[in-house]
Amino acid sequence: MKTILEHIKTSEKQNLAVLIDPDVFNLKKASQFIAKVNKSIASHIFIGGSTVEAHATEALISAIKPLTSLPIVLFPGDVTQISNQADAILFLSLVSGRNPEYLIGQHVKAVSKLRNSDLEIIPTGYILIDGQKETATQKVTNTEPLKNTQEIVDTAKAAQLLGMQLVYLEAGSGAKHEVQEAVIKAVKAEINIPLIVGGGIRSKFAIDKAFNAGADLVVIGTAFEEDESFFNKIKR
Ligand code: 1GP
Repeated sequence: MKTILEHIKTSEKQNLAVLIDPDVFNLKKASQFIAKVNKSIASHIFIGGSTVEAHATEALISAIKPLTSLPIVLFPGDVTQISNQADAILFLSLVSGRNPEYLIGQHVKAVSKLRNSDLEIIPTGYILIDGQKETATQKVTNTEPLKNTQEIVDTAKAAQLLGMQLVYLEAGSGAKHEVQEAVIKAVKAEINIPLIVGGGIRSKFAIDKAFNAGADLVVIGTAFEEDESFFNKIKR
């Protein structure tokens, strides 16, 4: 069976992840929400948030796992959000920042949880990009987002040279502006590992723009949190 990473690398169609933040998701709505996810073009469910209460991640995955066959991928804000019930984890290193805790610190703390787990571990270079609004990631990690395209491109390339398997361009949850097409194109031209793009994407038009610019996987959270009818626009 293909791993989740191999699937992203080789899939003909573009991938779309629905991001669920355990801290804001209403578990009572789980079956209704997941039924909509299942009928949409979503290919993955990402789970994570900047700050999440203890046990909220486990409770969320327990509730949704029986309801879907889509892969559940952890997109953790910190080590407390690791759950063996998921299928994979984006092992994120915040390479746009210079805070050692998010470059290597959390990773060392994660090892005791990951050593005996069956999670597929996907090393991911996580690049925070200015989305014209201070984001939770920025505040929690005490890092600044990147603005300069060449710096973003060089950071993505450095992540690949370090052996990371994915690059994630992140404008931040609820960003005013999504990552610009020119930035996605420039990064795509430089790397040959899959590219994830997320933050502030709120329309089918913006999804298509990101795919056309070179995103292999687009992540959407807020648009579904604010308006579940958004699913109607991305029906299969
Ligand atoms: C945030 O990239 C994700 O980490 C999704 O962002 O909530 O703005 O869709 P939105």
